Amino acid sequence: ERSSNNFNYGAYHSLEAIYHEMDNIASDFPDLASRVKIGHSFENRPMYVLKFSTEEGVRRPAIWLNAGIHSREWISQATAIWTARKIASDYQRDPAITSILEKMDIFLLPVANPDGYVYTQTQNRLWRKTRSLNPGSPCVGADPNRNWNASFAGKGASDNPCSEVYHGPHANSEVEVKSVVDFIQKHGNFKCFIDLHSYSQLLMYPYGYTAKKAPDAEELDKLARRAAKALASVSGTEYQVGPTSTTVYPASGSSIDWAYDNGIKFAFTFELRDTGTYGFLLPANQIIPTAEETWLGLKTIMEHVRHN
Ligand code: ING
Ligand code: ZN
Repeated sequence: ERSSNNFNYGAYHSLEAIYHEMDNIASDFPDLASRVKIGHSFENRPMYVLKFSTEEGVRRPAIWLNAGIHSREWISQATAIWTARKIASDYQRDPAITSILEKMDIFLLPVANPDGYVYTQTQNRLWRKTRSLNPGSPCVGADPNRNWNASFAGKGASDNPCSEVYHGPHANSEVEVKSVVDFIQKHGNFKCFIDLHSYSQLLMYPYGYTAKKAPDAEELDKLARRAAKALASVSGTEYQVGPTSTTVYPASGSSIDWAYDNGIKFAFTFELRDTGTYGFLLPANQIIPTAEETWLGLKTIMEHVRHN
């Protein structure tokens, strides 16, 4: 294709380059993909999603793929943009993604925290939070995965603006979070929400804010185990599976807990490669292998959602 030639999927890219590639995917597949602005960041950068839809004008059941909510987790944004190209080029070639897209729409947000991403590329590679200003504090930003309206300001979040897990002044205070919440609520027909993070090789489902079992824990656990197995079949990468609170740590105000408590049953977080050898600084030569294996995990989940 015209533009796939000059975007190297095996490298990390600037925000601008990722946004440009989203545009290219939309123009390479005009009957399938479009780039939609869902809002803007604190520093006024646009927030773009790629919408994959085979039928216009109807609000089909939909899947939300979220990436880059934590800016330093670069494998997340890189896997997301690879996945966007994969969805588009495999439609009408791979029966699985084809049948998913015959019934559902997919919305993919590759950079959920654009200000943070630019900051990791220019100032501090290990920045995690947003870049919003905290009145009365010299510290910047809130944790956008503690800012959702799901047991907000509960366990595993901090009320100190200098903390890496600062929850922000109120739920949805971060405009990047609010933009996603508003879009999903206005749409009203999302069935699945998947958030890509790194690192640790985990596949988790609600809850993070409590150690109590989610009502659908058994189904989600079974599905996650199948997804992890499919993922491992590519090159042997092993994932641990379980609810957030007991698999990593208690965490309130997270995206998937908000999704789940708002009727989006299939809510998952992937913690992508690796298990700590490189951590957030995963070498670029692992982008494509990570994206390839993750794709099988994602497809397993999306196919199940289609049937349910
Ligand atoms: N880990 C996640 C975090 O936000 C997580 C773990 C997942 C918490 C899902 C809550 C819900 O802390 C990373 N690496 O960011
Ligand atoms: Zn994260």
